[in-house]
Amino acid sequence: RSVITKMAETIASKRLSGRPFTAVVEGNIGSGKTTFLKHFSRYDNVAIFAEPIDMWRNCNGYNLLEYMYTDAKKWSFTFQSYVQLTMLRIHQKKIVQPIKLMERSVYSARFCFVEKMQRDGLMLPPSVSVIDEWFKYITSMEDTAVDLVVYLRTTPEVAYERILKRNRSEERTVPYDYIQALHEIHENWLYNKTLHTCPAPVIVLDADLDISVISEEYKRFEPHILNKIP
Ligand code: DGT
Repeated sequence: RSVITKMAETIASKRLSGRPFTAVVEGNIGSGKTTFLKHFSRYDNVAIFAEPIDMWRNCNGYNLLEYMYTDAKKWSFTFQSYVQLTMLRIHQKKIVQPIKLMERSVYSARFCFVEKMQRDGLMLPPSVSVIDEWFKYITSMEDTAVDLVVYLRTTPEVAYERILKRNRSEERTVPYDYIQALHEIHENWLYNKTLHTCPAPVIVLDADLDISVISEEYKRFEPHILNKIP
């Protein structure tokens, strides 16, 4: 059976349980997830959730994102614990629209970012196992079920260019090597499918395209998201 048929069945069964069709947008830092979400804000039947980065920058006054970048060994666990909590809250948000579109998910937090910290020895095995115990519990809930993954596929060079251009203060110390490694992790997770598991079928967009032409690419993929609900 085709991926589309399988998707239709999943959607039908999930609709019965009252859950919205849920698509998560994934891709490297700088791949254009925010722009992709903005494109869909014109549709009334889609509820859009940007990443809660402002919460990570201000957890009761603490900028955990900044701490993580300045002393990863000390703060990775703290940061990822909070990322996991804030992402869970978005997965659990009740909406009236039939379609939910999220920037990232609990899955990329674990499979890309914790993965990288673990490989670099920035998060030690006991901390990873605590994250994993929570992760298993969280992902056993119906709330975190996903119907579609939208992979904004870039080359690491383009992603890095965009990061430099936007100049987010916390990211000033991010080296190219980090973006290259995160790229490989995303590729192996969502494209080669050799790392961890995909939470849903994956569609792949060419996100290297320039902003001036990318809306054509978005339009091409709109039906995957919009035509799922009658
Ligand atoms: P975009 O619109 O594709 O350029 O997306 P960004 O770069 O605004 O969003 P994202 O999620 O790729 O990166 C957010 C920042 O948080 C980035 O500096 C990486 C950092 N980060 C570290 N750990 C995590 C994690 O577990 N999840 C996410 N999303 N970001 C993390």
